[in-house]
Amino acid sequence: MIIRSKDPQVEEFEFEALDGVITPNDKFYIRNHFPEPNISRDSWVLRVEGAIANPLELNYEALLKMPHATVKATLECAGNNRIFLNPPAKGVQWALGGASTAEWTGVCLADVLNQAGLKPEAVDVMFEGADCGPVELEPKPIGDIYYARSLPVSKALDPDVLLVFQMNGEELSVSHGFPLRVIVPGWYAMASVKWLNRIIVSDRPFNGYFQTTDYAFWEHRDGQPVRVPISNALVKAEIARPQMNEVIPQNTTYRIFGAGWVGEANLARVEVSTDDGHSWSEARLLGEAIRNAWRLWEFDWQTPSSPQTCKIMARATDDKGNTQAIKHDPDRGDYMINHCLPMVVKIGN
Ligand SMILES: Nc1nc2c(c(=O)[nH]1)N[C@H]1C(S)=C(S)[C@@H](COP(=O)(O)O)O[C@H]1N2
Ligand SMILES: [Mo]
Repeated sequence: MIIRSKDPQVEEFEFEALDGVITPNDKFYIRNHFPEPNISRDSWVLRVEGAIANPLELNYEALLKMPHATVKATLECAGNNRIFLNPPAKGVQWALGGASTAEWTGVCLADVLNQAGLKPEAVDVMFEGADCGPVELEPKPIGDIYYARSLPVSKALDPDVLLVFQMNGEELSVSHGFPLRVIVPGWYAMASVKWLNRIIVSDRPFNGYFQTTDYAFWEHRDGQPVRVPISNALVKAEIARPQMNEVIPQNTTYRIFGAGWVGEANLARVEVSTDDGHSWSEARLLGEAIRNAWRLWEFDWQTPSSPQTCKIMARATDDKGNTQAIKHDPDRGDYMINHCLPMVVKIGN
């Protein structure tokens, strides 16, 4: 793991080591905002409150007894690839590994919400973690706040949205949200609230710190910039090999290899350029397509016959026609970074 911060704990997956769809639990990236809460399974309860007919208090055993569901999903931090921004941005300096993929097991959030009985006025479902602390970005509230994020009811009822207690077949670890976390496939991972304590159903959108000041961006509507919470993950391909500044023999076949993904759509293709974006060739998508999980790809590159520097890029396109741009969109601030990342390599002996 690449340590990006010790307090709070932030660790990056070594993306260069990618060798399968599933990221092993001990290599899966970690992004905490506050110190990790240490929760005792026996005294913990999940409270469901607000615009519902039956307020619930579910303990760990009660959740385990509900029907289980399993999904494979990629989590990507909305700040992944920030180290590539120019001029440099503040915040966690993620390179390629602010993203990982696991198989998640838990109960459908929709089952819990149906048990609670949504009232007709319910439009938003807020998730509160057990972790708290002071926040940094202005404007900021006074004192400590709990990590919290919400989903519109339509997304909350998506059968793929789970309350998860297992990751890759093992009990969820403390770092990944023990005893229970939300997994929101297709959305950037700030929505997948860890150490879940409370669910509050509301008759209006939640405008908390982590979806207005932080983890939000400017969208232009009717010529007006409007602050919008970050949601679905934009289409992206990343190159695991070659690595930055790798030396590659001339006149050989080199396997360029990586992963591509997109939230709430399907990956249509990945293309590779080895000449700084002048020409593009289609890469081979490997294995089967799994909705909301990354897909591995490869491209056999016939390397040049003379020593030189080459700029390699990958570019993914989804089935809605969205493709990666060459430059970062400044309206997105330091988030949702999905422009093509140049990998510079040296051709020589
Ligand atoms: N309670 C809580 N949930 C949280 C966070 C947090 O700090 N506290 N960080 C969020 C962010 S920004 C990300 S990218 C993911 C990271 O999940 P992971 O640490 O399991 O990789 O958790 C999300 N859920
Ligand atoms: Mo994140």
